[in-house]
Amino acid sequence: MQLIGMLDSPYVRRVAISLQLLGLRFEHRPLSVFRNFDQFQAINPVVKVPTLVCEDGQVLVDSTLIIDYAESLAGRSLLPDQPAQRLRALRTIGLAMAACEKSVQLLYERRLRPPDKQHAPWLERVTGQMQAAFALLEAELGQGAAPEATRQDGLSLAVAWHFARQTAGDLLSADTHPRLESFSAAAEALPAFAAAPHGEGRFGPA
Ligand SMILES: N[C@@H](CCC(=O)N[C@@H](CS)C(=O)NCC(=O)O)C(=O)O
Repeated sequence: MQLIGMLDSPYVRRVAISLQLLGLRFEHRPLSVFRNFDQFQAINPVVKVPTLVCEDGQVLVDSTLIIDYAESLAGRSLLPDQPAQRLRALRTIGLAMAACEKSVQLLYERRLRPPDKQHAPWLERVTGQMQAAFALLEAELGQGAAPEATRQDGLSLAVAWHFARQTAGDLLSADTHPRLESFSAAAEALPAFAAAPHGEGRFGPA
């Protein structure tokens, strides 16, 4: 199976980390949805990352759906079974995915649009939504036991924070998010994270 997309996408990264934690082998092709548009389009006409090309050639998109399929292949889940714990994990993942979405929207608005075409009210709205999601995640880390970074909730929030700090660090202070900062630092030191570092490189053991 092939995972297509660059590890500068938090969605590609959470899939790469999840596949490793599930013990699944995959080939990584770090194609850019921008620089390699035509090559990407030949694989997936919708040009979205992450794209998973399955063993039989079927193409699957969306990180959550890819992880769902991967878990069915592995015969185990990175989520807890018990309803109360699962609800907490799902809430965390929902916030982490919203934080990723807002961070990506912000990145596209600031990097893809010419400065004179940027819409200040939209930037302000998206910035506030991203900051709200991370404020809730910071508070969540202060309640009860912290999630494990090798479970889906922990890895998703670690990836989300690391991505946003790389791309919108001017809008998110590490000082006001100490729990996220130290959780993320510890997660980045784990082998599954180190083998799939944020950036343009190819997945591989660190
Ligand atoms: N909900 C999707 C979001 C994926 C997503 O937004 N990917 C971005 C890159 S981070 C993308 O494909 N951008 C290119 C585009 O939308 O044209 C997921 O979880 O996979």
